Amino acid sequence: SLNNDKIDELFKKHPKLDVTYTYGTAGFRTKGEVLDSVMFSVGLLAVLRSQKHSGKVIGAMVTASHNPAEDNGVKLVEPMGEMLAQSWESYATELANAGTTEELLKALNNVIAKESIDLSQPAKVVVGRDTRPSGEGLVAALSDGVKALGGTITDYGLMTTPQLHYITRCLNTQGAYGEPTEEGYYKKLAEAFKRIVTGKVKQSTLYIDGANGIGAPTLQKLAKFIPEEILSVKVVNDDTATASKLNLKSGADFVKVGQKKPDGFDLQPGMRCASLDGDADRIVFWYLNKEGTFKLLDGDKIATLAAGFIMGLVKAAKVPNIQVGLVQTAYANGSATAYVKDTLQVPVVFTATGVKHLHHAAEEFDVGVYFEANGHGTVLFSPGAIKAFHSTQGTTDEEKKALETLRALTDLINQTVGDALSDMLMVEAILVSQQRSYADWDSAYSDLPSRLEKVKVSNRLEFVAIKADTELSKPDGLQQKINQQMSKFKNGRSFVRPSGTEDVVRVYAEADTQANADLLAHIVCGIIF
Ligand code: NG1
Ligand code: ZN
Repeated sequence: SLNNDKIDELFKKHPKLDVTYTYGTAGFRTKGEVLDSVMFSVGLLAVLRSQKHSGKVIGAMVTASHNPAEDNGVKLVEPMGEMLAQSWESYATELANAGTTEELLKALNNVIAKESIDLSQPAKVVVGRDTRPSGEGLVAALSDGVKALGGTITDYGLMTTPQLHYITRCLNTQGAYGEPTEEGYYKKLAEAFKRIVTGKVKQSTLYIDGANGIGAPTLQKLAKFIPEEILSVKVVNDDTATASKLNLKSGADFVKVGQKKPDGFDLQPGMRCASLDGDADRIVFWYLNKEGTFKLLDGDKIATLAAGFIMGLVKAAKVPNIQVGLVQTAYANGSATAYVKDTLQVPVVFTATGVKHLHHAAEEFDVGVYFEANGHGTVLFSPGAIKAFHSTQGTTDEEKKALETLRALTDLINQTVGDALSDMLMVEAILVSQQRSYADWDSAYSDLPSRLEKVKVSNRLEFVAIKADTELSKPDGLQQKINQQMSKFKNGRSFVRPSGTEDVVRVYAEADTQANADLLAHIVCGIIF
């Protein structure tokens, strides 16, 4: 049974503040200074989750991703590296909102009873954090939570979110996925990349905006495992010592939302650039075209590039019965969706926003490509597909080469979660293989002009999104008003949903011209405010 005295003693070190917390799309996320008690409660829950999985290792990542330096957050990771099962999110919320030891014990006993937890099982937790100043103290609080329930915790210190997911999966699969170390991660990615590009013509330097976050030093370490003759990378915005610079006028979100270059770049035509976010699970690519216009290659462009390349390989390798599919959200550009359906002729499925939804939908395909427009995504290979790539021999040289590339891709692409560094190498491997420039890649289709805005409302929970976030069922009558406005614009599309990570409502609009997309977004913001 629970050691009530120990729980009480440690909980008193992490008193709950007068704040209501919610485990949302991206776990808990808010100002770092109000998260101490939350971290303690997450430590408790991680132990129960590990016991539920008969002692398998559970991951905990302390990060607030692309949000400002003073924010922080935490997400739990399942043994195979996925996000916490949705059915446990409400337990996380209940534990985090317990104000007294009595309430906390009640919430704990509720989980134990409902999930029939065997408290005699061992419990193991691993934790990592990004570069935020509040991270170290928050890991200590989480650690106290783990200890309060008698679990063991290993602190991996600073790392990217996808590295923590990778390590969690490695620890639970006895080496089948890779070595459970930072070095093991670099080696796995570097080896797979080399298998695809060796002997092919190298491209020009990649300039990577590290958002002054953990992705910058991590990429510098990864680059040491890849010879300069096959890849040259230069990391810009790598000042992790100045906390306030994290994601400031830099990073994937800044570039995607603002559709402009980050600070720190003297951007010239011909330069190939990309931006990571603060925990390196997102990436977007960008460049100046011949006319000197800033051009963004976002998650939709990455997904279409990957899907097209993999379909070509599957065909060339003559592996039968491999269904490639794509998963998008409402934020996918209308042109991207049309290109996928009409030109690539790949089936596309839509899910609600949030990677966990996309991830599960992608698992339904043999090869499931999923990316949010903001650059968060990956490609999942089903166990059957991986087996087929290994058991098929191939007769011609072309078939053998295609098979070897497919096998290497299954190692190169992070199978647990979207990973900016893995995605960067995947894109580079494809561009090298196809000898394509950014402009060639970009020419597949032209994005419809779009605008993403956020609006502060008094209570964002009054907004209820349905149909994969494309419509609102509440407040009453609002959707009709949005529809009326949309219909006035050529190629007009707009939708509204409450954010899961910030206290705002997001408004997205698309139309034939940038001025019209801006205007439609502006009008819809006016309707909901
Ligand atoms: P919210 O704040 O719920 O819109 C944002 C992103 C999501 C997802 C999460 C998790 C947009 C419009 N929204 O969620 O796609 O990536 O963060 O980080 O990009
Ligand atoms: Zn992130």
